[in-house]
Amino acid sequence: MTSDHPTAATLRRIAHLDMDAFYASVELLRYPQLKGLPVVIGGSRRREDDLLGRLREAYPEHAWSAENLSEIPLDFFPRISGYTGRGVITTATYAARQFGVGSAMGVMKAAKLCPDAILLPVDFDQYRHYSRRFKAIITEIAPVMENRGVDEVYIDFTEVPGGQREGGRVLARLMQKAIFEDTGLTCSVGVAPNKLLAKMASEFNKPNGISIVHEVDLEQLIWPLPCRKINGIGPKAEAKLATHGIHTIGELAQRDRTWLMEHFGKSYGAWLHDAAHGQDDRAVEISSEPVSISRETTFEHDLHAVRDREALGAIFTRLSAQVADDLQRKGYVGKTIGIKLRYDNFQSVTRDQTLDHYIDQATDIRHAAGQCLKRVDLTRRLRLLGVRVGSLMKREDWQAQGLRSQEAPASPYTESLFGDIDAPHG
Ligand code: DCP
Ligand code: MG
Repeated sequence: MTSDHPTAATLRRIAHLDMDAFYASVELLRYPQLKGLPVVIGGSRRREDDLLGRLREAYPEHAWSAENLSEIPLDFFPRISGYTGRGVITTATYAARQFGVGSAMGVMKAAKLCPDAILLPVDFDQYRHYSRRFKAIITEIAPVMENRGVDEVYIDFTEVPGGQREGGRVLARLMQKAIFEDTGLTCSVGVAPNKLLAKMASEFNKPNGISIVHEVDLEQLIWPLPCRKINGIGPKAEAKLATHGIHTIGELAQRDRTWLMEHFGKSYGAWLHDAAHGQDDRAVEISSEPVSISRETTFEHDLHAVRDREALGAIFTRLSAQVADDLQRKGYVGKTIGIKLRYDNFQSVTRDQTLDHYIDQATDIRHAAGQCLKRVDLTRRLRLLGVRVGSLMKREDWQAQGLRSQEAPASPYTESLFGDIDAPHG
């Protein structure tokens, strides 16, 4: 008998849902004539005007608009072999993956592997639009959803009606269907006792698949996998594990917990051990998007900008580092940098400036906040100092947009109110 009502015996069921070939699949909605063909996304950004202009030139007899892109003849689409730039591929359709083409590969290399692949430029606005749409559908069905990026989420199935049926398969199927009906996009879902296993499971039956993992499946389904499949074991840890002859998760699980802690540090070593045994009790956190991230401190006794400049400078640097830490830990970058001061008479002032690029590094925050400081009265004694970063953007979105390349060059040395600590940072 199955029950839709949580009881004491309710099993924790966590889903990881990941869209299939996401950017490419969104492009195929616009160009359905490319379905089944090898298509890669990357190189440059989409410019609709260019596209329509070139279409009108090539086929003047046709009235081209954004509405009839599905009528573009296949011959018109650029092949990857004609591309000469140095860009990288963001993703590829499954048809292109058969040739070994995939995310993060240079376009030139992909061109060697699959010269006939069609190369389409990226259109982040469109991907974000569909990202919001599929997530909205999920939260209508299951309210506890955690955003993990543009195309993936964790969902707590535990107490959702139907979430326990067939280990979560029934609800996963319902979500796939609802998302497909609304967007035309497919996704893959893994349902498991926790996030760690769910994340691995969602890859098992890609694309458009569902995979159900229970605790008892650990040995058979998880242990044969390479360690790298654990989200949190990166290339460095993988290489180090390999030097100890540990290649699979099963091999990792055989190691003693204390041995792992000795060789990989107390907390990472313990985590490695838990992960290899499929243990993970992290909650699915409903992502409430922060507006800004800030740190402030009230001094033990009031400080003066000139007489206590060294102490203030050190505090200022520490606050900037803490904000940078918070940003990085929570996965954000920001471009509005602000300060807050409180004078000895409890009057507060704030100043901020918005940069033309996103940052998350302590030195950059320190530098921008330092410029704000020049715009306040520093002849009074201070009792509080704060640093804030706003206009936040998810780090993944920022990276996806390649905005990193627009980053300003290293901050030039500027005269600092708090002395030498503003010097270029090594
Ligand atoms: N992406 C990117 N650069 C990477 C990896 C991914 O720009 N190095 C982008 C393009 C992807 C999207 O993020 O479409 C989602 O990443 P996934 O790893 O989920 O890859 P896909 O959704 O494309 O394929 P899959 O079906 O394997 O999930
Ligand atoms: Mg995906």
